[in-house]
Amino acid sequence: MTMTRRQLLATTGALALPLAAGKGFAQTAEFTLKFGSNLPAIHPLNVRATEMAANLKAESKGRIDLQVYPNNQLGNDTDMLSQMRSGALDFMTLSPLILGTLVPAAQINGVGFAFKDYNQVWAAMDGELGAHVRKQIAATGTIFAFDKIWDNGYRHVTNSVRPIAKPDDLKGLKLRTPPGPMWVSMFKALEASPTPLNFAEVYSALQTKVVDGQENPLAIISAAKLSEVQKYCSLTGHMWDGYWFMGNKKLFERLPADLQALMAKHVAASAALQRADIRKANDTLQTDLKAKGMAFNDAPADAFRDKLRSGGFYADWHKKFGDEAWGLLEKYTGKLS
Ligand code: X2X
Repeated sequence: MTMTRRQLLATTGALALPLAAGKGFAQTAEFTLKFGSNLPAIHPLNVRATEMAANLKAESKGRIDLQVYPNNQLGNDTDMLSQMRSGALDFMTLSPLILGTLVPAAQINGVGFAFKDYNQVWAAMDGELGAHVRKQIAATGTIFAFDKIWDNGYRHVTNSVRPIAKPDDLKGLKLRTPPGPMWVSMFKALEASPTPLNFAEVYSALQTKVVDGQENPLAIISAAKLSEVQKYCSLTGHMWDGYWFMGNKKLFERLPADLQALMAKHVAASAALQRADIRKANDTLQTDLKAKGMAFNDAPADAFRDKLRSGGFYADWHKKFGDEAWGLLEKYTGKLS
């Protein structure tokens, strides 16, 4: 039994779902657009995306019908990214670290233990670092990201074997990570045994013990009911992760300028609301997850950061990203390598 949709909405502060988006507009939309997400429908990201779709329909007087497909309904992250690139999907939200398989520069916000707090996160992602990454995404020529990144949260390690309080506790742990190079690199450097899997496969991989654990923010651990298959939640906060709200360039440019501007306005406005929801959820869900039987422990970051530093992790990624991008990152985080 997990948090109900009503409880999660109450926890996250997300408004109740608006009335059916199509209410009051009889005619078929001029533009029917598809949005895909890998998260459960009750996660604040999809609650806000659904609310945004209703607002877009209302403000465009029915001209835009944004259809929201949560929970990997259109396929997993890898499938949806190729659909969006080919023009079979208008929009999706995607972690910058999975996007890293196509745009390596995008992974930079996921450097382990980089952002000390949300002040640093938003200064960077709404500032020069985010602008730098969006420029690299646009350079693909096929996809783009809207200005304001949505929030996933600080990621923590869960598993069914032991609490993770210090780096040695990760040794040999079979840890599912999303399919992104940064995750594999970091957990190898911490001597875990990372197994990249799309999120669609996580619950069953944990249930069948194909892997011992995974790592995600509390809002996802709750929405995906991972407390049913995981005992320990260790507050490593090893990475801040976000969701670029991305689109296919050609499809988006098909829209008249006024509707493009309307989309950009609403994606930014919904990002602000979703960020507040995630912050609230990730600050409050511990109590709920403990009530469901998860054992929580702290995991002070310094020992993990020191192990990464002494093992050359930061120096390696500095080289991969280059001086310009690394300089932009350290402008907000302070010296890492
Ligand atoms: O795949 C994950 O763990 C998730 C849901 O957090 C991402 O989208 C990166």
